[in-house]
Amino acid sequence: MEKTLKKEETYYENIRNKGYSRRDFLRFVTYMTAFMGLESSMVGQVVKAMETKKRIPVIWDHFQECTGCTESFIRSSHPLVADLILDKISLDYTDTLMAASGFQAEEAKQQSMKENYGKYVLVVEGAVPTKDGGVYCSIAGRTAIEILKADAAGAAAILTFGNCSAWGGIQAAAPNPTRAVPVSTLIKDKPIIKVPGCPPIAEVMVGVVMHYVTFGTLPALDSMGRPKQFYGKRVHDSCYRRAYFDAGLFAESFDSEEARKGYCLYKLGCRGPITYNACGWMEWNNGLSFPIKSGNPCIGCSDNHFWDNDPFTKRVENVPGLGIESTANTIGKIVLGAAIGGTAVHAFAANIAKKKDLRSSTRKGKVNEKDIKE
Ligand code: FSX
Ligand code: SF4
Ligand code: F3S
Repeated sequence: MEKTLKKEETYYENIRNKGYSRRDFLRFVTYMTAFMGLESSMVGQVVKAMETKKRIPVIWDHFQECTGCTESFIRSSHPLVADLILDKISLDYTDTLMAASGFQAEEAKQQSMKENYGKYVLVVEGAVPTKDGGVYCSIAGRTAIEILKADAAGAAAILTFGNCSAWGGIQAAAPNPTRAVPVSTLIKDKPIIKVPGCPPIAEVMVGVVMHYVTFGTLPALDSMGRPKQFYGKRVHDSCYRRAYFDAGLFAESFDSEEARKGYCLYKLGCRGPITYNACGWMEWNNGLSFPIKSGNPCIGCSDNHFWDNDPFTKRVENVPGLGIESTANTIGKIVLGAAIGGTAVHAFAANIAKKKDLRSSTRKGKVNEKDIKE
């Protein structure tokens, strides 16, 4: 791998030396400050940290996985994001991206870990198979179990990128033939940050690294070890189709008129109401889109054991604490009953009734989508 960052350089110096202007740098920091879930008043603090902090070396291991997490990462649409990690955050070792291979690559890794013992960040992509001594994933003659334990020993913190290293992923799906486990099953004495998703959003991965670089501490984590700023809300909480959900307007089948209108995908198996991820408000590719926006229900790819949800289009019933979801089938009847009974109809219910009327009119070709949204 090309070495582009001298160890004495700060992040800012390196960014400038790469030809970016100060304006580029400030724009980037502003952008990342928002993605770290910080107040805009913290921009100055992030700028200062980037100007003064020395690089933190990163060792990036790959075990049982599809490399989708790296793919997501390097395709981040912000020009500085992947560059920041690949050059500035100083990736010292990654099986997938480094130019070196074989003994040369292994030697570079060992040297970096020795020089930075106790300081480097270990990123892990992929689950670790434990059956038969771990023989089902071996690199350079060593099992993933051996490599993980050795690399974790000198790490300041471990970031588990992707569903596989965070929860076990598809390898751990039933019947889990290699007895694959997440990193947290094997490593107990290091701080582990789970960044799940299959794959995670690029800016989320960078945001977590940025937080560590900027403040030298781990971001606030929830009870499952995920950064709260990115996994604190359900996809459902920020989904742009939420108004349709609240109005009781659901697509009943794919390729239906309702699906084309952008109605809520809950009845088609959407797991947004029980999935914690930032997709609804950050979206992917610099805010371009996310699964629900392209017409597919959320399949819960940041959830533990989501691969065992078969089929993905099966509707999630009776979500704990969410009474309305379990009544999605009957909500129309409730509204109708209230109107007939002459009771005071809540504005919310009136809105549902109005939209239901519009929906049926639409089916008859009388109303266009513009009217539905009003
Ligand atoms: Fe897993 Fe990542 Fe899914 Fe793939 O490495 S999270 S299978 S997108 O690539 O680990
Ligand atoms: Fe969006 Fe799915 Fe919630 Fe509907 S159920 S509002 S599509 S997250
Ligand atoms: Fe995954 Fe659902 Fe987001 S499938 S990418 S968590 S919308």
